[in-house]
Amino acid sequence: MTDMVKARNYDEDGFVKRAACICVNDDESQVLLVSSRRDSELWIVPGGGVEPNELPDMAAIREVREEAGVCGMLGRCLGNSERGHRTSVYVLVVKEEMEEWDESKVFGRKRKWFSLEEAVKQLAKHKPVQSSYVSLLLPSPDPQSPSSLAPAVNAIIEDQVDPASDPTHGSEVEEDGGLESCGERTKTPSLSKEDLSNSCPTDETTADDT
Ligand code: O81
Ligand code: MG
Repeated sequence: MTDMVKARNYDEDGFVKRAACICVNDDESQVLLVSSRRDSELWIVPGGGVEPNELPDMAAIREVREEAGVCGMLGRCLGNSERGHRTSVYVLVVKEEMEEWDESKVFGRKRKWFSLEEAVKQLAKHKPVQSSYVSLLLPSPDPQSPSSLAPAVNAIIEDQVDPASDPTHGSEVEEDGGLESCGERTKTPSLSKEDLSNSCPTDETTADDT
């Protein structure tokens, strides 16, 4: 969202409500990050403030279109995590990358694909919470016990939808497996709004701030 319209939507505890998408390729082996506005050599997960009367999933889709110039299939929600705000974190399987987009023109925002492992490493430099939630996508034979992860990630793990029960998990996201956000088409999600809201807050925030 550009500064001049940088409205902030606060929840009942006075925290900024945010939404973000971990933008992945079809098999979730690659993650698309965008350059930080503060330092274009640093990379972040695209996301931003949820606008008044906007649902988090719609805000997540809007923010990645504005910041990363991509659209795709919104899949599972990883839950909420935060550092001073409250962010609903979704996975989005990228289907289209625009040549030019809002924030590439306004702020010179860049985007770059990284391997999952490299994205975790890049984010750890200055966005440890974002690094933690991207690391949830790492295929791990021996998932770290929640207690060994940052509190922010615990919040996510507690909220996380059980992938086995989540039909949109990972690369099984079928063409109609989620909310299509490309072009004007907004296919009705095969997941009902209730399904989506069950995995993420719609207008209530739940996570502790971190
Ligand atoms: O516009 C980050 C911004 C910035 C964040 C936050 C992000 O002015 P804001 O607080 O809304 O800016 O600041 P914190 O301290 O609230 O987390 O981080 P920081 O620490 O670098 O100032 O800037 P960036 O990560 O790019 O350096 O992200 P931005 O790149 O989108 O401006 O804003 P936001 O994403 O929450 O808000 P919008 O809706 O995207
Ligand atoms: Mg932002």
